[in-house]
Amino acid sequence: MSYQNLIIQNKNSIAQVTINREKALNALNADLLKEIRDCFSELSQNREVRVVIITGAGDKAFVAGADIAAMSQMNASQAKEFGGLGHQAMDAIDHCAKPVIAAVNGFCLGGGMELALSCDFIYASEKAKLGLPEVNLGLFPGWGGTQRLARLIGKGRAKEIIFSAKVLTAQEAFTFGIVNKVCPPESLLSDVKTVAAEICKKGPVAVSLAKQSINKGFDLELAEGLRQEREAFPRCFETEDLKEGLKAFLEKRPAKFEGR
Ligand code: DAK
Repeated sequence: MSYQNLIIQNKNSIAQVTINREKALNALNADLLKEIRDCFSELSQNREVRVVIITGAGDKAFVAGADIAAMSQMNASQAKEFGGLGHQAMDAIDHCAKPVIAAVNGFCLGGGMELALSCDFIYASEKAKLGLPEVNLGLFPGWGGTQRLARLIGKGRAKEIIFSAKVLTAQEAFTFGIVNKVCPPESLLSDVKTVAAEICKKGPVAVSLAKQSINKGFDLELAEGLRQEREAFPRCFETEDLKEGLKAFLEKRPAKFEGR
């Protein structure tokens, strides 16, 4: 599939998705949201890909939010459709069968932060600024921000960030537990690729099941979460990868996983 607003590069089982609307600081319009949704559905099925990285074009922004100029032209029904597209795009990332890492290289605001929060984890450049400033515009974060941020860092901290529209430095976001690692701008992508390459060496089915199990269980009572983990676990025993992993250990060599 070809995309107008995304650049996709596949190398060594890692797909890098670059949001490419640099002139508008990579702001999310309807076309871009559709492309993100379709691209992540495709990557989820793509057997050549084990890990996905998402970043923004240029050195200024990851994504500066929903496209404010486009929103200013919308009526209520268009806004509803736009809202639905945002959820479809974020869900396609959240439900992607492969781990998705956000490489946040600059402004990561509003819908941009909601997009980063739908990834499995975030590495950020020292120069990045992260926040949910929607209330400055008379909106509130409506693409999962109120839900995903509160689940990640707790209700009180999420409320402070959302109500005050406070924009965090990368270091503050790290302290809050939003960002896993703060990197020098020049090494952000290579740091993300290093962790992606580590993940690529692991059993792909096991990594994918672990992602699903964490995500499903997070919204459940502990007993329910443990039940779904118990149900998912035996699926590893249906894979060639498990046989290979155990055999490789006993033969004292690195495992060579095929993802089946
Ligand atoms: N949308 C459209 N264009 C944007 C943009 C945005 N979010 N952010 C920046 N741009 C454009 C600017 O208009 C400017 O375009 P030109 O004037 O050159 O044509 C260009 O990008 C460069 O931006 P600046 O000139 O402003 O650059 P500065 O370095 O001075 O400032 C900035 C950078 C990031 C601080 C500033 O651009 C800024 O404050 N941008 C807006 C950030 C923001 O408020 N983001 C949140 C947007 S609201 C929904 C669910 C969710 C949402 C919406 C609906 N539903 C369920 C329906 C989400 C809403 C949001 O994300």
